Amino acid sequence: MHQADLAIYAAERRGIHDARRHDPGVVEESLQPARNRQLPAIFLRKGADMDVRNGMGLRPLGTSAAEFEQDLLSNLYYRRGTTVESASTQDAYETLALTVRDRLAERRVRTAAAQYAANPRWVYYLSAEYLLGKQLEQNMLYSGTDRIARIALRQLGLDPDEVTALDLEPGLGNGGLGRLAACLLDAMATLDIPAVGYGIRYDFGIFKQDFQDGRQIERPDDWAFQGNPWEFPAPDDQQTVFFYGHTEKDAAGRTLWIPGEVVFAEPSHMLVPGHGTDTVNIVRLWRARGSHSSFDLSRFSAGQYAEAVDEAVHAENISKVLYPDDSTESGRELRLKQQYFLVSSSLRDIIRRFRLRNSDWTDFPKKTVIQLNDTHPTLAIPELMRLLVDEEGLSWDLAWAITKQTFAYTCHTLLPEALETWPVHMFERLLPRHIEIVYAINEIFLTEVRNRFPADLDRVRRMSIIQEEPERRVRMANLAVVGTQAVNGVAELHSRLLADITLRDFAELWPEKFHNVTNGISPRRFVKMANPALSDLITEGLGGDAWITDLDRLAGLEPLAEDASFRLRWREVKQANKVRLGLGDPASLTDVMIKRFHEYKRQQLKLLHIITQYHRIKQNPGQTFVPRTVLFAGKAAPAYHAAKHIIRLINAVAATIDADPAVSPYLKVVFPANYNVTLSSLIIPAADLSEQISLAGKEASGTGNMKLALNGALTVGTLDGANIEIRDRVGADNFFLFGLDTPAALELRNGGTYSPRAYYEQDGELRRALDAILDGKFAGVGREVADSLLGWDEYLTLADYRTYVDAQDDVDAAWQDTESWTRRSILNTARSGFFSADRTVRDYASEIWHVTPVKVTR
Ligand code: 26W
Repeated sequence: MHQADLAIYAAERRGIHDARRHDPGVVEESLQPARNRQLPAIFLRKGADMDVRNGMGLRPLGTSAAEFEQDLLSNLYYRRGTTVESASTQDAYETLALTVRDRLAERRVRTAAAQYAANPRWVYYLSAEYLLGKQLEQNMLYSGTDRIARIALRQLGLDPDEVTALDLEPGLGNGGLGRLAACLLDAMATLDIPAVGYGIRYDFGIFKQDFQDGRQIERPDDWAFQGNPWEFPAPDDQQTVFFYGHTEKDAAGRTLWIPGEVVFAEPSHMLVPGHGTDTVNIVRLWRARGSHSSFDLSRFSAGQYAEAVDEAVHAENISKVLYPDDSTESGRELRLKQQYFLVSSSLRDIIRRFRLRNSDWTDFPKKTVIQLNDTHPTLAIPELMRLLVDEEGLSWDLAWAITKQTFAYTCHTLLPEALETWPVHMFERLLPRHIEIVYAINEIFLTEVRNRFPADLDRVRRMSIIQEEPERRVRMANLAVVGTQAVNGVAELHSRLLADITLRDFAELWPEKFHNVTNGISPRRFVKMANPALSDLITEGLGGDAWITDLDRLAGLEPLAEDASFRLRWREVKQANKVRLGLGDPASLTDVMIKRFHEYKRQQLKLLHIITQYHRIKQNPGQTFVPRTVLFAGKAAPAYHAAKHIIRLINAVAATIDADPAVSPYLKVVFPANYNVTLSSLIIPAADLSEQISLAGKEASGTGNMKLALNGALTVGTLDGANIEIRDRVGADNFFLFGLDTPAALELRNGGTYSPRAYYEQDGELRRALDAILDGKFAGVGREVADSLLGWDEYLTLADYRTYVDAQDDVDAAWQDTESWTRRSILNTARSGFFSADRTVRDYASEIWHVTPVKVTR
C-alpha cells in the first residue's frame, strides 16, 4: 500500500480507534467485509425440520451410474464449456472432480447448517503444514461414487485410470507433522466433531525431488498450475493482515498499531469429508494478495513494469512457497511473516464465526479451542491478546484469562535445533505490537515463577520467554507453554522426555498441563485406499467392514493367524502389492525405510548393514542368502548437506550392487525419487520389514511405523517414539528390537566417553564397511559420511551397529519360516488398531478439547 494510502489508512485507524474508545460497537467496516452478515434463515431452523434439499428446493443428486453420467455431461457442458467429442483428459478430470465434489458439497451444506444451529464448541487446528494427499480417490470413496463414476466414464468412452491419473497431490507439508494434521482432520470429520483446519495455500509446495548422478536435486512444485478443482475460493471472507510500522498510545492509554505494510489474506477451502457419516468439515487455506492499490498504474504506463507490480509481488511472496526444512529453523523473516499471516487471518475468521452466534467474550473459550500444531502458529497467543485488548477493548486480565483457556499446544520434536526462537530485533521490526505483548506476558509469568521458586534465578533465566544470552531471542516453545491450557507430546516416551527434560521446569510448575496423546493414522487413507486387496481380505475375515471406522475390531483377525489358508491369502495379497509396486524381485524380502532424511533417523545405519551384507555375499560365493530388496524413499532439506551426502552414497552403493552379478541375485537397493503421500500408499502395502531405527530419544513418535505395522510389515526398531507402544501391543515376539534405549544413549552421548573409533577398531565387519566407503569403493563417494561417523557420530550409529546387524540376521532367519512370518504379520495388523487417528482424536477430545460431536441429519 502506497505511503499515501498508508497515511490515509493510519488516520482511518486512529479515527476508528477514537470512535471505538467512545463506542466499542464500532467496527472497521471498511476493512472487514461481510462482518456480522445475517445468517440465512435456513441456518436458524432447528433439528428435524432441517431438510436442506427440499428446504433449498434442489433435486437430490443421483446415486445411479446413469444419473452420475448425466451430471458429468452437464458439468462438461456448463462448467467446462466443452463437449465429450472435444473434451481433453484434463476436461474430463476436472468434470469428474466437480461431479464428485458436488455430492460432498451437498453434505457440506447440511453440515454447516447443523453445526451453526448447534452453536457448538469448535476445534480449530492451526498448522503451517498439511499433507492432504490426492483428493479424487478419497472423495469418490467417501461419497460412495467410485463404482458409478468408473461406469459413467466408460459410458462416455473415457478411460477411468487415464482420467484419475491427472489428480494432483497438494504437497503443502514436509513430513510427519503435515501428514498427521491431515489424518487428524479426517478423523475429526469421521467422528462428527465441529472443526476447521487453518493453513497456508502455498503456490509452491514441497519441492519435487529428482536425482542427477545420485545427487538430490530440487525442482519447484507448481502443484496447482492447472488449477485445483477441490478448492472453493471465498474472496468475500478476505481478511487484512498488518506488518511493520509502529505503535502509539491514545489519550486513554490504549495502544494503536500503525502498520507499515498491509496485506490481504484470501481464503479458499477444501472439503474434509468424514467416512460413514454425512459430516463434511473444511480446511481453510490463506493466500496472500496485495491490496487493491498494489498495482501502480502510473509506473506501468511509465514503462516501469516490474516496479508497477513490485508491491503486489512483495505481498504475494508471503504464501509463495513452503519452507522445506523439517528440523532446523530457517530464521528467515519471511518464515515469521508466514506464521503471523496464518494466525492473524485465521483468528479474525474464528472471531467472525464466533460472533455469528455469540456476543459475550467470556463465552469465547467455551465455544473455541485452538490447537497449535507445534510452535509454528504460536504467534496466535499474542495476536488474540492484541485483538481482544486493542481492537475489542477488553481488559488485559480478562483477555489473558480468555487466551490461556482457548489455546493448546502439541510439540512434535525433541531436537533442540527444531525448537524455534526468533531474534527480538526481528520481532520489533515486523511485529512491534506483539513484542510489547510478549514482554507483558513474560512479566506476569516470571512473577509467578519467582513466587513459586524464590531466589532460583537460573530457573527464571531458563523459563523466560525471552532468551537474553548470547542474543535476545523469543523462545516460541516457552511462549506456547505459558499461553496454553494444555501441552502434549505425541508418544508416551516423547511426552515423558518433554516433562522430564526439555520442558522440565514448566512441568514442575504446571504438572496438570502436561499430557500425552499418541499419534495415529487414517485407516481410510493408509489401509482402505492404499491396500484395497488387504482391506477386502480383512472385511471377509471379520465378516464386515465396520473396522474402517472402528479399528480395534482388527483384533478379530488374531484367530485367523492360526489358519493356514487365511495365511496363504494374506501372503498372496502382499505378493500382489509387491508386483503392483514393481520395484525389485517380489519374491525377495522387501525391507523398507521411508521417511525424511535426517541423521537422527539413521539411514546411514541401514547403509552400513547393506554394505556388510554386500561383503558377506561377496566373501561367501557358495552360500545362499535371503534375497532382499532394500527400498529407501524420502527427501532431505535442500540445505542439509550431511543428509544429501547420505542420499548420494545410497545411490552409489545401489549402482555398485546392481552391477555386481555375484551380489545382485541376493541384494538390491532401490530409491524411487520424490517420496510423497501417493508414493507412500504404493510402497507401504508391499513392505515386509519396516525400518524404525532412530537413536532412542530422538524420534518424537513416527507415523510411518504405524502405517507399516497396520499393513502387515514386521518392525526392526529401537525403543524410540511410538515404536515402544507398537512393540507393547503387537508383542515382543513380533518385533525385532535392537540398540541402546534412551537412558543408555543419553549416558553414552553425554558421558563424554563415547569413541566411535573404538567400535571401528573392535568390530571387523564394521571396519570393512567403513573402509570400503573410505577407499572409494562406491564410485568414490561417501567420504563425508564415513568421516562424520568416525568423528563425532552425533547419533551413536556405530554404537548400535552390532546389535542392529544381529537383529537383521534374526530377520533373515525368521523370514525363512514363511508360515511363522505370515502369522506374525497378521498379528501386527490385528494388534495395531490402537494406532487409528480416530483413537487419537478421541483422546484429544476427552483430555484436551472437551468437545461433543454434532450429528448431521439427512
Ligand atoms: C523450524 C523447522 C521445523 C519444521 C517442522 C521444525 C520441526 C518441524 C516438525 C515438527 C518436524 C516433524 O514433522 N516432526 C515429526 O512429527 C511427527 C508427527 O507428530 C512425528 O511422528 C515425528 O516423530 C516427528 O519427527
